Amino acid sequence: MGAAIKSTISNEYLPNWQKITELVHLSREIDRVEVEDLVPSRQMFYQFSAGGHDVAQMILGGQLNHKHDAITGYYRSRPLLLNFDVKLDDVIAASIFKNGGYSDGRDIGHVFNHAGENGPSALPMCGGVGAQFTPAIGWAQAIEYHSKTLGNKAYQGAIAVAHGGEASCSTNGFWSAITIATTLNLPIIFYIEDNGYGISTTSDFQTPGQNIAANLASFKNLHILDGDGTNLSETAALTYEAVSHARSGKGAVLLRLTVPRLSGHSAQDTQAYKPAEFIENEKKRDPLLKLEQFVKSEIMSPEEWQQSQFKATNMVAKSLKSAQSRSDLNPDLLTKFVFSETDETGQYIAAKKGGLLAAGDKFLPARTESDSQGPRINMIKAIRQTLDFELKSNPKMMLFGEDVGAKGGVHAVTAGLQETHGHNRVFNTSLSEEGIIGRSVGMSMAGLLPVPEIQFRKYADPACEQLSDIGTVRWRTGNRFAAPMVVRIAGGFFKCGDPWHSQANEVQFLHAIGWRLAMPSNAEDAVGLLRAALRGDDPVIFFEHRSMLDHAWARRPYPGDNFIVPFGKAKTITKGDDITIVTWGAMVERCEAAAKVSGKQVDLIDLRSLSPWDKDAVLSSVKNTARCLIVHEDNITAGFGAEISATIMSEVFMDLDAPVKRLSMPDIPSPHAPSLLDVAVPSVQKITDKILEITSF
Ligand SMILES: Cc1ncc(C[n+]2csc(CCOP(=O)(O)OP(=O)(O)O)c2C)c(N)n1
Repeated sequence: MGAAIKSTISNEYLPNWQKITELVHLSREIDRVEVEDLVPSRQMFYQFSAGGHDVAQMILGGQLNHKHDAITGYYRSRPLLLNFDVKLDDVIAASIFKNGGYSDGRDIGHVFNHAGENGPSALPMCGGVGAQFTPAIGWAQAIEYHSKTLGNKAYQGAIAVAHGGEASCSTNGFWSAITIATTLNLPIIFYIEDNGYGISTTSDFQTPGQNIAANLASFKNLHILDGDGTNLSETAALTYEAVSHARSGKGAVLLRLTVPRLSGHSAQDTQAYKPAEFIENEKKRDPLLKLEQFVKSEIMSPEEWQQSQFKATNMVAKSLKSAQSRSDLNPDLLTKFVFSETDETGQYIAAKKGGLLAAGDKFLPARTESDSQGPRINMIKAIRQTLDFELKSNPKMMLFGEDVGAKGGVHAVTAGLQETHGHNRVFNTSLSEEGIIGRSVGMSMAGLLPVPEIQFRKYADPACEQLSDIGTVRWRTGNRFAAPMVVRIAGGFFKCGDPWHSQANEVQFLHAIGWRLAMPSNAEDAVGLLRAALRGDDPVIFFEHRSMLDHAWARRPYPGDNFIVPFGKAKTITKGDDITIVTWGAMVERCEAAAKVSGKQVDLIDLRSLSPWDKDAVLSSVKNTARCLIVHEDNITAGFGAEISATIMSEVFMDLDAPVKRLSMPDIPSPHAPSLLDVAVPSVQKITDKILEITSF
């Protein structure tokens, strides 16, 4: 067992040096086998050794012992993972294209995940440097929510750890996370291992003076710890202090440890850019040498040390054999788990972490029939009423974004909800879309239902990396993790346009993997689609069109508290045999007006949701009318109309009597002046002209 180390901070903590030794031996042996055998024989492609970082990681790993602790790591975090209850066979299988592992061959072996059932979890890693920080914030905020708002004592004392190298401290995600952690006093450790290089780039490019801890010394609410990650007693003491600080509710910690990188950035990297002297010095700093010296003098005999090495060699050899004998990957499963899936009884196949089932809430049965009796309300009120009811029904739901609190959002949609549901459930955030969306990842994986708001469509851009990673998480972890959430985004033109507040660009999310997208044209559909999103098990973009929020045409009676519009079901607004018009969002009202003006019998289809979109409704209508016009607000090139048109061509080409036409904005940003906007956005006149052109073809 452990021996007391000299600590300037506390004598309470006794690291289990024997276990640390065994795990470091194991980690080094996996590295050795990978570098000497698996990479050269092309059984694996990507290898990132953590040699030099590993001893410090084992010291930290030994202290992550709370059931609800979680780490977000990066490709050099595998030693930390070895502290959790993962199977060694899985660790090895993950890299060599065999079934099992953490992703069934879908992701790089070092890009791991681990859904700890009774111990810590490793949230799914991302290949993007810096993407690990804001999801860890979400986990930390979820710990607070579970323990303080929901009163679940099991979360008390849990922490999140975000692990990165010094170069990752230059990223947007890092700064966003630091702001949130320190303004909210969250239980999180920023655990930074500084090896002085980001691939070949020296750390003087990352922060002046090359020490992020020194530069953050005056940051309020951030406890800074800085030391030598090869000095065992110092590392153990600093790590203990970091963990104790975060666990005791005192707020966020940044722990920076300097370590050598004893190999290239990856197995292919020759390190030709490092001076030979520097490499020699790194070898001398190898913390394993120091560990050997220390444990042999105080804890293990030389024979026991050797036995630990043999044990690691045998374990890795055995696991490698077992991993190699696993079945090969099944290409038939390649497209499984892009979205949530249901079993034969209609129940969701639960992800191990994240999702509706984890939330475990029971809802009244949904109705697809509106029981609308009341007055016509605008879309703002309809969305607000739906959010209000769902917040009441689901204690795990949280609503947040810039200005959504006391002001009720810049579009007034969330007005009054903070008063009703409290500051823990409806709250303002810092101005960081990366932070708004990134934290939603950790919250969702912790079993909550985040409903973040993005103020204007264009301002989702800073969150692009998180959005794209969220969509792929279920697939890349083979359904081990999912991150369902409902991202409310206001966008599209209003009375005037402009390049910043008036973009639609919904197609970007349709090209992204794993997102559902709804774009309602009216208040009734907004209620039904939003409720379907909030009770579904996938990430959803819910597009609130600015010009429809208070449009008279879009006002409808509230259709009831359990009214749902299933995704992928279009609505036929008018029936006709002359031409099919396919449209959505703000264009529906204009198309309806144009249909009337044209005097033609128009089969007008409002798609309502674009992922999935109702192909059957479109194809069967076109089969009947033989003519089709697609109208959208988004730009023409690679707009969603191109997808619909291509589908019609390939599925029902022989039924057509005229070419399929698209009408949209030209390829320009939205213009500000109303006179220019009128020309840019498809008008009733332009739509009418197109109807007549196509019907007279
Ligand atoms: C967003 C992003 N940009 C670039 C890369 C390519 N890249 C991978 S690792 C790396 C250097 C990271 O260095 P650091 O964070 O210090 O960690 P270390 O590898 O030194 O442990 C770069 C540039 C990436 N993966 N993600």
